Amino acid sequence: MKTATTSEAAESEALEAIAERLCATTEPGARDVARRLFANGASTELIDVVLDLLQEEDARGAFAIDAAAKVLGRSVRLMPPPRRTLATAAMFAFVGPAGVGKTTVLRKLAHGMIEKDRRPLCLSIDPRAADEPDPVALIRIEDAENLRQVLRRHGPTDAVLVDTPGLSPRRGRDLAGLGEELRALSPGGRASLLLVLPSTDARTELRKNFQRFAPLKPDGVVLTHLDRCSVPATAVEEVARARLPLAFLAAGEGPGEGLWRPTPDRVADLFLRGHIAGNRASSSRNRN
Ligand SMILES: Nc1nc2c(ncn2[C@@H]2O[C@H](COP(=O)(O)OP(=O)(O)O)[C@@H](O)[C@H]2O)c(=O)[nH]1
Ligand SMILES: [Mg+2]
Repeated sequence: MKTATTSEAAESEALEAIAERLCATTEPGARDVARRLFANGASTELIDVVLDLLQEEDARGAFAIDAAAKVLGRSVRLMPPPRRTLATAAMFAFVGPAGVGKTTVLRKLAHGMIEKDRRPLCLSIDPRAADEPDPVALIRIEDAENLRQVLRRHGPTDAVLVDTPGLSPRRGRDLAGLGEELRALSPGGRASLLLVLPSTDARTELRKNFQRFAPLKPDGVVLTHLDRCSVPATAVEEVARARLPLAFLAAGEGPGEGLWRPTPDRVADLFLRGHIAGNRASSSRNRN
């Protein structure tokens, strides 16, 4: 098992580097920041960068965590809310491997919109969609003509949400095709393709999936399973590394719980607290 040994060696090397850096860091504020980042799954490289910055800014004691929160909160690009024009509703398509939470996050978004008296239209290009019992009705569509018919029948809508089947990331050519197909489906071609990945995945798995799904040219990333994740800094750091905007953060299985638009404060919370403030578990209400 060469890979396991290599990754174990890399891990113990990283741990040693952290221990060294912690020993060299005597300032209590900086130590606290480093300890938090480490506990929440940040890499040695990131911890190094943050500690250097704190030193440069001479941010000590209680100021260290504020300075760290400021820089970490801005370390990830955030996807701006879609602009809806009178003629075209915003369209989000949720793509990614099977079982990552695509359908769950679509339901959370639809539920949150309905609660605010907005009208989502929920569609699915998954051939098995009709078999799933579903409180938020997903209308199965097959092509652009089909979508046009559904849109005409449905009347005014504020956002079109499209569910897709779990994709094998090995089929690179199919992925590029699906990306184009989804964009072509959207009225005005303004679909946002959101790559959904679980925050609980290991760093190597996340990295692999960002690479594998690159042919889809995703517009943003949704991180799910935050209720199950004890080291969310890892996933947030990998989103930043992939240079993709963060679109949504999600936690919990229910449609009425745990969906956030990321803000710099929430991103900083994930790095420094390991959860979004006030929402340690999945008890949160949908707050946009
Ligand atoms: N704990 C937890 N479970 C989740 C979350 N998102 C999805 N699930 C569960 O994970 C499983 C797969 O989710 P689903 O939305 O069907 O994934 P999909 O195949 O990508 O559409 C289901 O049992 C969901 O209830 C989450 O954020 N937290
Ligand atoms: Mg699904």
